[in-house]
Amino acid sequence: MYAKAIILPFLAISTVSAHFTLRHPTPFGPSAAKQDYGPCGGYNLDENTAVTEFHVDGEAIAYSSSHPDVHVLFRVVEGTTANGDLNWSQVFPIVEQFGSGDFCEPMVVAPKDLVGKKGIFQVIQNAVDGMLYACAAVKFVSGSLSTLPDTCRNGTGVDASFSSDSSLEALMSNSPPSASSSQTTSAPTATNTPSEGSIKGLSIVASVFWSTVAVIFGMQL
Ligand SMILES: [Cu+2]
Repeated sequence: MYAKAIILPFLAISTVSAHFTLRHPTPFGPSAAKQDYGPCGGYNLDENTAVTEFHVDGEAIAYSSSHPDVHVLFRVVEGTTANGDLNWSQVFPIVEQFGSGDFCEPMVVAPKDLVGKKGIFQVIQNAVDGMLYACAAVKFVSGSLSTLPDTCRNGTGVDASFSSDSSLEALMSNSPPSASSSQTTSAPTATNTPSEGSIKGLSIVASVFWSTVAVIFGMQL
């Protein structure tokens, strides 16, 4: 007990400057120092911001997280600003990630009517130290990603399941429910999932199954 009480403050300090790092799509900027500043972790889009193609029928999203338990919202919006009351589209159910390290979801889909438009991809994590934000400038293109980026990998001991989070869901309450966070939402389709990434998709499905079983038996995960 005493050892735990002593160690925890040090852990809290060590993670302050490294909440999570968006790897793909390419983020506005590399630093997590202001990651608790919405909507984009202290960064704004400008003429030097890297733009990543976002395939609406299947795109990879990858980040590295220093936190062992976070809830994560992934969403996109048309345009070049993430400020204001915007028409965000959630592109994947809210995920609870267990274990710190690399996380990749290889098959995220976005609304097809965005093809040809500029937009912003935003990740919001609800972490032990609050809401954390990162954005990427994207151009929506048709089709699905043919080759996964090197950054698309899942760390040893990193697992995830579909989850719910009232704070993150509240952020979507003004937007159309294009992709609800319901557990009935199907996992990324396996038909054209790049093979390297399919394990994560399956593990998410498996986790949903087990969490459903747990609910049925009244257990707490
Ligand atoms: Cu943090």
